Amino acid sequence: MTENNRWEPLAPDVESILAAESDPLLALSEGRVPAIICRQAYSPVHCQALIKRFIDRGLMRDPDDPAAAERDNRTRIDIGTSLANRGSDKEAFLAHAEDTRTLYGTLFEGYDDPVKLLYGVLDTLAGKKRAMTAREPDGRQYGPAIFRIHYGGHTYKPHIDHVTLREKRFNYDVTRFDHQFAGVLCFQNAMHEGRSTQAILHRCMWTPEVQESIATDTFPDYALRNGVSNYTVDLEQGDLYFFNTRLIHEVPAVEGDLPRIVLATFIGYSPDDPEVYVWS
Ligand SMILES: O=C(O)CCC(=O)C(=O)O
Ligand SMILES: [Fe+2]
Repeated sequence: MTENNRWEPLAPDVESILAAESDPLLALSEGRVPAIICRQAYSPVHCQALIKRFIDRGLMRDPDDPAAAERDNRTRIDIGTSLANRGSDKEAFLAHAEDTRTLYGTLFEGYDDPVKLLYGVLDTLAGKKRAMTAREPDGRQYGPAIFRIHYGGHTYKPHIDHVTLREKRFNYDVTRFDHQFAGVLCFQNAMHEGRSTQAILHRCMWTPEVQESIATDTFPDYALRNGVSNYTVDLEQGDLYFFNTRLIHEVPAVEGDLPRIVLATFIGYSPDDPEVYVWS
């Protein structure tokens, strides 16, 4: 394998990442690396304590309570505001985002703020650019981040995330960015018989040509035919990673009773824009 064919993440901490690559977000935008991975960026002990708090406050279903699963069989529960799911009604989306900001204002009391941690790492990786919550020109902000809690069976099939290419939204300021990334903090792995559910990033940027295989659920065939390699992002509780959401990516089905919990964001980036916007 030649040097050119290597496709390895930048890791394992901000210092080594910046030593290896002076502009890691540019590398991500160009698809030169599959991901940027910061190991143990956040305390697993704080993850566990906050998950208990989410359950105690009724923000997520208790995986140990079978009656709860009978009342509510959603395989994904969100704590936060999703532009992809709520963006069709802009006023309602922005009002929901405001509620999330209020909730997050006290949700982490007594522990390190995981949202601040994520923004802080991104801001350092961004060099001279400033990372901030996405906002409209009138100052109204989007949701800062979102906890996605995935229960048994939940699957993300091969897909991309992109406000214009996929969601076809043009009435939000984040559409000004050339590139969209995700920043994802692993809050809890789904573990079952020694296996954990992990994201797979394919070395394939979305194009209209690839879309056919996405729409028909035949991306695995496309990947085989075209020799598309992939990288599995093996995470542990407290690990944080960033990737380009124009890469075809997927998360296989969650197995077992332990939900897969991530703190997730999307990120807008352009090489020539001094701001990096973060939303969910
Ligand atoms: O849960 C993950 O690790 C990634 C999920 C995903 O598809 C995304 O954040 O775009
Ligand atoms: Fe995604």
